[in-house]
Amino acid sequence: MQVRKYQAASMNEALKLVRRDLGSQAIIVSTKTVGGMKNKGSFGKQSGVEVIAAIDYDFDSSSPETKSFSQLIKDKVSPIGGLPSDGDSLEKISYELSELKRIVKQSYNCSEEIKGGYAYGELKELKWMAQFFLRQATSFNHGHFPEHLGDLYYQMLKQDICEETVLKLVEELREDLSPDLLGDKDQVRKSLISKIERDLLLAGPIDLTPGKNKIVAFVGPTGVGKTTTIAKLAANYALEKKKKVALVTIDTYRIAAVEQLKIYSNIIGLPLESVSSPEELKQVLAKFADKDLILIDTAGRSQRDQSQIDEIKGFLEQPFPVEISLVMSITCKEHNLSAVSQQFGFLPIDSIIFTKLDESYTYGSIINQLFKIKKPLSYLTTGQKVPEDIEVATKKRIISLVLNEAENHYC
Ligand SMILES: Nc1nc2c(ncn2[C@@H]2O[C@H](COP(=O)(O)OP(=O)(O)OP(=O)(O)O)[C@@H](O)[C@H]2O)c(=O)[nH]1
Ligand SMILES: [Mg+2]
Repeated sequence: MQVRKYQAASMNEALKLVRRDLGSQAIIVSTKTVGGMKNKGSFGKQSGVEVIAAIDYDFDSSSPETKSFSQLIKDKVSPIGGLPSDGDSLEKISYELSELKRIVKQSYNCSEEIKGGYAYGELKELKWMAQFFLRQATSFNHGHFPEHLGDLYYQMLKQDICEETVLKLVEELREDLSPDLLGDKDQVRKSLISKIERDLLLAGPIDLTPGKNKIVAFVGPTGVGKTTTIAKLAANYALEKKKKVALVTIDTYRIAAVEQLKIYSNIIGLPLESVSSPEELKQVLAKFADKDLILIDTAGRSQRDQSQIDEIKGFLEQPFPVEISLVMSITCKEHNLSAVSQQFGFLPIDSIIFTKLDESYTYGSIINQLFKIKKPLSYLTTGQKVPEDIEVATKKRIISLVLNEAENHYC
C-alpha cells in the first residue's frame, strides 16, 4: 500500500491531486482543515485542507497521466514483448487486455482536463492497439502474423481506415507474398500500396473538350465547402487556363449564399445567374451555351432529408448533360460521411471531392468512402484560400496521406 499526504486550497483541488497521482482507486484515509500553508505556489496564509490518501497496490511512481498513455501501455504490455507471438496463449493476451482496460478506466477517471485534451487521442491509440492484439489472438491464428504486416495494419487503423478494409488488405498480402517477401519491410509496403492503388478510382481534373461546353453541379451537405470549391475552380479555369467560365446558383433560399458567389464572380469577372426552378436553369444553361465551363452551386442539403435531395435531382435533370460532383468534408465523422454518400447516392454522382484536409489529422475516410461509393475522386481542398487551396487528387498523394507520411500533413 502507498500512502500520500496532499495539501490544497480546497477539498476539490486536493481530490484532483489525489486522482492525478493515485488514480480513481485511491482511498481517502483522512481529511482535515489546515491553516497558514507556506509551500511554494500554495495559498499563503489562508486555510486549506490536508488529505491523506492511499492506494493498495504496488504503484509505479510515475502517475498514469504524467507518462503518455501509449508509453504506459507499452510498459504494461512488455511482458508479451510488444506484440503477441505464437507461443502466447489466448488467456495471456486476454489477461493483458483486461489489464489495459483497467488502466484506461483508472486513467480516464483521473480528471476532467484529461478527458478533454490529449488523452482522447491516446485512448484512441490504445483502442487500436487493443483491437490489434485481439485480432492477433483471434482471427490471425493460422500461424504468426508477420511483423511488417502488423505495423501496416496498425498504421492504417490509426489513419481511420475501416477495419474491414484493413483486414482485407493485410489478409490478401499474407496470401500473396511468400514468407521471404513478408519479411521484407519495403516489399510489404510496396505491395500494400499497389493494392490500395488498384482499388482507388480517380477522375482527374474537369476535362474540357474544345467546342463543347461542360456543366458541373456541386452537391453535398451544408458547409462542406461547395461554394468555396467552385470559386477556386472558376478562378483556375478562367484566370489560369483562360477558359470561358460561367456560374449559376440554385441556392436561392439564402440571400447570403447568392451574395457569396456574387463576390467571387465579381472578383474573377465571371457572369453569374441565380435560378429558382428547373425550367429557369434550362434557360440559363442554354444562354451559357457558348461557355467552356458552367459551374452550378447548390444549397447545402441535409443527408437526413430525402425530399431536399430529390429537389436537387429535379433541378439537375436537364436536356444537357450535367456532371454531378459530391462534395464531402473530411472533418465529418465516418458515420455521417457514410450517410451522406448513401443519401446523395440517389443522385447520379460522377465524382467526389474531399474538402478541408487541412483540418484533419487522419485521412482514412477518403479510402473508406471511395471504396464504398465506387465513384472517382477528382479534387482535394486544403484550406480556405481562393484559388490556391485545391489540388487534383492523385494516387500518390492519397497513399502518402493514408500511410501517414509526416510531410503530407497540411497543418
Ligand atoms: N479549412 C478549410 N476550410 C474550408 C475549405 N473549403 C471551404 N472552407 C470553409 O468552409 C466554410 C464553408 O464553406 P462554403 O463554401 O460556404 O460551404 P458550402 O458547402 O457552400 O456551404 P452551404 O452553401 O452553406 O451549404 C467557409 O468558411 C470556407 O472558407 C478547406 O478546404 N479548408
Ligand atoms: Mg454554398
